[in-house]
Amino acid sequence: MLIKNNDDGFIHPVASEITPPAAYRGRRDLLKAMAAGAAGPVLAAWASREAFAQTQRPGKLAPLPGARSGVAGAVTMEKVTDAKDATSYNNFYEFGTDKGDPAKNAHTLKTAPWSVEVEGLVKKPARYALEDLVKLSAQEERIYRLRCVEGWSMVVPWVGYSLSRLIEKVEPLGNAKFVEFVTLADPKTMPFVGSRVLDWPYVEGLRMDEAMHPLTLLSFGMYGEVLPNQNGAPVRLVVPWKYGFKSAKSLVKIRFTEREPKTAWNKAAANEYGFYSNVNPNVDHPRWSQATERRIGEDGLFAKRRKTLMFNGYEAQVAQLYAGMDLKKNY
Ligand SMILES: Nc1nc2c(c(=O)[nH]1)N[C@H]1C(S)=C(S)[C@@H](COP(=O)(O)O)O[C@H]1N2
Ligand SMILES: [Mo]
Repeated sequence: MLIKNNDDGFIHPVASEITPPAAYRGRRDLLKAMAAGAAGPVLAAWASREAFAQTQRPGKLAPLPGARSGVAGAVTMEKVTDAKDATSYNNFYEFGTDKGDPAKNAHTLKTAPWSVEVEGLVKKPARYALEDLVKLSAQEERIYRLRCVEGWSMVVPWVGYSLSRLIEKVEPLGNAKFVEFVTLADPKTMPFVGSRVLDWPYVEGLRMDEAMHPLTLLSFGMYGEVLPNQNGAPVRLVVPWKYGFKSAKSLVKIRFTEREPKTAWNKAAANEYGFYSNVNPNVDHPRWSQATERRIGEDGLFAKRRKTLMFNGYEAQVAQLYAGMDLKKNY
């Protein structure tokens, strides 16, 4: 896809590059929905067609368009990774450890019915059916870089809303200092949950101020559609300034705690994966450098590695969260 950088800071596809069949399909969906008397949400989607067309939705899954986000840093001018690369080169160890395994195996994941339990130190604990969680706040499209600790990165138009919307709703108590994210561990549908690579379920965590940061996204979709299973359907986290493993997939529980949660990767190898795991080119992983990265989809013979940016390029937005902290110690 050709991308033209306009001086408004957002990216726009060159008009001639917008796939005509997708536009056609959008119109046909609208007409069908009007006939069925369900035009309201579709019209809202139609109104945000600019954001929708930004990335050309693959047309494989149910549409989930989002309005262009107003959150600072939520859009990058970099070229968006092709959907086929972002959905076929994955880490989702519940479905296998090879990058191609999740796309091959995750079709067994049953994403409906689905609910997310919010519990722990909150005034209003609740079990949210996915349908209610999706509607809790307006869906936004945010084009975030995600960088894996293994040295690859991608640029994806995620759809969702700031996790802070949900947190405000459930009213954390004064002693809630951290948020723990627990993901599905179902041996019947996830073939590798029996393996010993990790202690299942996959658990992640954030400090309360990190969880409340507007960039922290509760994501339900990508490329204008609901999340493919291999990318963490039906709901995941995207924390763009941290290494990819912090962005837990297929969430089933969000728990507010006083103590720092024990995360799956920290339990597996504490000297390699700390709680913070902020993207930092100056702090190497014990077994490899973190100074550069490779963009997936650009792995041709002559594709250059890119310099990794402090906080994955979100330094202006998040550096103040770590003022005075030794980031070598708190890796
Ligand atoms: N439940 C669960 N979430 C997970 C993982 C996992 O194995 N299980 N892998 C993490 C890692 S290491 C990365 S890099 C990202 C990858 O997200 P993507 O496949 O959408 O690119 O998901 C993260 N979330
Ligand atoms: Mo990762």
